[in-house]
Amino acid sequence: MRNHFPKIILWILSALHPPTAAAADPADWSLPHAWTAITLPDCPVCIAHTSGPQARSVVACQRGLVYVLPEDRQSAELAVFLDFRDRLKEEIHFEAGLHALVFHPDFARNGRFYLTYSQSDPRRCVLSEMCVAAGPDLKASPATERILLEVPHMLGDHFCGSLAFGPEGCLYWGIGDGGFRDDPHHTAQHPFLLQGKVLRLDVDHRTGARAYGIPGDNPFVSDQAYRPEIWAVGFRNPWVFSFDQPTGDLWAGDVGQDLYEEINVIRRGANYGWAERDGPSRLQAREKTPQPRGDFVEPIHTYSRMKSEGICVVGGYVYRGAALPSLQGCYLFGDWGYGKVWALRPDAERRHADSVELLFLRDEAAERFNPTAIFPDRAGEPLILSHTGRIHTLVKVVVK
Ligand SMILES: [Ca+2]
Repeated sequence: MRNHFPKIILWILSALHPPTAAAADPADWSLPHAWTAITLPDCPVCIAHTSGPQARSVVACQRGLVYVLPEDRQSAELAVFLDFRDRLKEEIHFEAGLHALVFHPDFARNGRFYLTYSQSDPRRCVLSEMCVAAGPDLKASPATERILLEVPHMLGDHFCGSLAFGPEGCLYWGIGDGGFRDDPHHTAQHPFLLQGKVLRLDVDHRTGARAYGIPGDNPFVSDQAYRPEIWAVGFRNPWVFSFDQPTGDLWAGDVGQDLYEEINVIRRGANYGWAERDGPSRLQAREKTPQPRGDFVEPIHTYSRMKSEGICVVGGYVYRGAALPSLQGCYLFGDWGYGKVWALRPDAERRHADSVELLFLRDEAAERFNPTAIFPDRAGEPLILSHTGRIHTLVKVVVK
């Protein structure tokens, strides 16, 4: 999530399609605690839900504890779903640790879930499968862990930030570029490296000696220059995935470096530009070399780090709930550093933002708030995780 060595840039490049500045008043919205009595002991990074009549929700924390959230939102009772702290005890750097967890779409039958985390010595990103233990309580069985894929990681940031199952049942995994500034190892554009990519895997089958399957309709399966796992190319640090069920779109935040934070709708086989492009502009460090030929997909939205709009995007989801009708169809996302939450209304093609409304801006005199991710609850209403260990929701305080 973090960005190293921010520096002053003397010019500001404007986005190709600047959204209209919505006449919003953040005072209309508030972020009360969703669970009034719960403060997690560690930074929450992910919410995941089981399916079926016994559906429950879990919250994953960065240093390795995953809890079952109580159905009663006044309750302080946190049951441990997974204690992975021992495995993560070396993962002490700011961005290291557990990054995402997701339940298999057929979890009610197979009891499987997937998690991604960093490991040291050698430094790497891990994707693994685990099952729940038998019994009435929702509890993981760490002994069942099956590692699907390990990807070497060069430096100490921009790890493996995102997991989501698509509507067709494939697992999508977003991996950062390997860390530091300007993608020094040129991973994100390299067709045979998995860093800086979105991967798409079939976790229900095996292809060759792999611990997973390669979906036959992945975009590069017949191009030997590419790893066949790759779904999309050119990311710096994709943080928080979500599929919007009505459209089938995969949305993600991509954390920026000096100029821009990005929101992207991730399409099959597309190239999102890093580290040739930084948002809608040429990456400053590559300005003296010609930009390679190719079609780079512009972000659906950027915001400027230079205008103090934010410093670290956190992805969210397209709101499809019932309690906040004015946000229907809007993508909710935030900024970790500035404590902001926005609602982006996309155009019909989901190529540009028709409007971006600032819903919430942290009051520096009030409670500390650094959003780390925004997920829907099982009814589609927002759960906004904060580095403080609190889980917020979003309510409109002025009805117009
Ligand atoms: Ca980009």
